[in-house]
Amino acid sequence: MPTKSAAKSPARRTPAVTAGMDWRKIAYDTLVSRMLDDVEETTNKNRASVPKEHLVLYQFSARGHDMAQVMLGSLLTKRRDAAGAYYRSRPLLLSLGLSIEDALASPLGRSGGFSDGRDIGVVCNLPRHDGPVVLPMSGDVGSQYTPAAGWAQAITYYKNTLKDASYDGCLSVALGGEGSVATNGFWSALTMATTLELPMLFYIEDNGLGISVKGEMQTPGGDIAKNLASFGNLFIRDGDGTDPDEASRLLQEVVAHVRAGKGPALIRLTVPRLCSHSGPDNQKGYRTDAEIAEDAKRDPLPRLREYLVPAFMSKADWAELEAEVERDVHRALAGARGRAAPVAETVRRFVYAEPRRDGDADTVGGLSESELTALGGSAAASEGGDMLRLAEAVRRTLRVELERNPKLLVFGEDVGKKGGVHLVTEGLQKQFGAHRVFDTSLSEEGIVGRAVGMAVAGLMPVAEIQFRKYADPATEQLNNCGTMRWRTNNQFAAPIVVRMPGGFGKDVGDPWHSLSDEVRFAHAIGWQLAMPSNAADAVGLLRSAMRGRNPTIFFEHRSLLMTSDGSARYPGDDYVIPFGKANRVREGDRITVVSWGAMALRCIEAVDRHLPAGTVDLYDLRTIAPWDREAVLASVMNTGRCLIVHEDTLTAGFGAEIAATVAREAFWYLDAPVDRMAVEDVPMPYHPVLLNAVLPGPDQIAARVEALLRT
Ligand SMILES: Cc1ncc(C[n+]2csc(CCOP(=O)(O)OP(=O)(O)O)c2C)c(N)n1
Repeated sequence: MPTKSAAKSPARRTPAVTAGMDWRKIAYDTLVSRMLDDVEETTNKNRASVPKEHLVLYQFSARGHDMAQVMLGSLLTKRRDAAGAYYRSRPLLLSLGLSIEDALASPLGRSGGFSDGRDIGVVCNLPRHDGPVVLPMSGDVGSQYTPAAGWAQAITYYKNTLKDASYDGCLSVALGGEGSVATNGFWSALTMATTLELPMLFYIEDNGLGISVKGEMQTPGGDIAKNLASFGNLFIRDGDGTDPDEASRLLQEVVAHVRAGKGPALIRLTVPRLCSHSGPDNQKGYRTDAEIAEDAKRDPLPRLREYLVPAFMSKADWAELEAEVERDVHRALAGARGRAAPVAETVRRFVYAEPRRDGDADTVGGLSESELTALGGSAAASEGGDMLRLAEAVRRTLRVELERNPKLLVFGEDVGKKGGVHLVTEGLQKQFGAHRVFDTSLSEEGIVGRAVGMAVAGLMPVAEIQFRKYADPATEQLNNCGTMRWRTNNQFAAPIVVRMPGGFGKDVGDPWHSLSDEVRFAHAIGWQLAMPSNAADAVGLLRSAMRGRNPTIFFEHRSLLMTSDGSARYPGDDYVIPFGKANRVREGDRITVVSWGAMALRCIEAVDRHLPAGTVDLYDLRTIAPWDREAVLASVMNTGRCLIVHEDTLTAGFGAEIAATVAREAFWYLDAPVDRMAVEDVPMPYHPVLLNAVLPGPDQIAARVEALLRT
């Protein structure tokens, strides 16, 4: 019986090859991968004499990693298997059915392929509705792990809760180099996989170098398998990734372990990097010729040949296979080089979901068209609903959606038994069970990355970040989630909802719990951003997001959650508000005031208490991404004056974007400079005296309006 400790299997030499492996395919895919590297490297080396359009600008070889990777790929046979991979993972994709032409066309930046020329060609993906999926890769080392863990958790959800038998025995594998084991993403995913006993495999291909840095810098002693020996629930294997016999047996062992539902596994295979880190790297200064020569002796390809010939195939068979590979690669190369360049006009498509046109991809990720249609939604608020505070409104909306949509999951730190530190999810776990409403480990990267993997697997994850500031550790996952649809030319999307409370508290602030800083999300491409000022808008916007196709940040203002300031009548179980439609909360014709979140309420107070009726045309934007340019510009063209009031700090706050737009588009209509009121450029302070010194109040807003009217 295997133990959970790192086991070094003795290199077993048997006359026959390991049973249960498709050795012909392994040999073919390894040879193809090797030849692709040859073609690209040779072309780039001879750059003076080849046409510019044949060069690969970002070239990464996988030589040395290739054989073990294609073995792994050959074991990913189930239709709901998935892989989170990285830039050296092309051999894996080849073994999963990536066409050689696509493999070559993408690095050349040609149309089609992984991204239609939008992303580096080794940042790959394999979109499939009915076969192993390779999740969209990212350039950030370590970012592949938590989405892969999210897919693994989705497997358990589909299997155990939705009783979908197609997920039985499936697994999610994350591939990474030994450098990646030092990243937050690795540890976050490892925590998730082991605490939740997920069907996940960590595949560490250890070449001893992270660009130039030795593995000893990434984990003490340079052996992650050894160091994790005491980790609970983790089945570990450690071996030589250049030995076909040993590598195939160990891979079969770890895959079988995970498929049998025995929990996660980690395999570390040592491999040589028989190339520079990437095209531009010449290895000078960090690798001696002797070291390079030593590594060359560990090339797995001759070992594979030696292993298979004659035990599995004859010398002539091998030669025939090489000839076949050469033919196939050359044909594919001609096809790839012959492909058109991407079309400039298409570059703006797919930042957000779009109405489908002929030829568009059938996106992997998010709810299906029919599921979204069935959920529907109504723009009309029902009459006579109960008065609700914002927290209750969010809770009720989550409850309705959990009832209506079995694929919706709610999770975050403390959201389960406790009901969240703001009690927004109170009672939901009791009602829906811990498989649908659950606590997570304390890793925001894990919360968001997991949501991404789940969304790609077709679920609707609604993640809570405890406070706005604590989204900081998830920045990489948030950014990559937002750009996923664009990066993959609409082949993948991860529509998730991330709820986060922020902003000043009722009578208190501080730099950690009171951050607003919404402008960062306005700048994050591909995200929708909702900043509701009241309970009814919260219901409509949150439901829109949960029944939508785009990732959404949903901001819950701390000062409104539990107070009556943002209370409103419940607008109904189907109420939706479209994004990008501002609410004109007061009508006037002398000045336009634009605000959102809690500041919108302060503006209403300023108008109602201090200013004559009919003076201020007041807009609560409701959503910042997208924002209602049309309504604001139309109003300013009528009033000739504009004041923007927000809680985020002044410099480069979102008010600057609005001011620039108004100055450009409504310049000839303006009777006064466009003005902004915001928190000064200091962190949010704790004591109310300090807080009120930086936070615009209704009196100051009214005074600024009056001053502008006098201008
Ligand atoms: C978050 C992040 N930091 C730094 C880099 C730059 N970088 C690219 S590859 C790499 C080394 C990775 O080494 P390893 O994980 O061992 O993989 P290998 O390239 O050896 O296969 C670094 C530092 C990056 N892409 N992402």
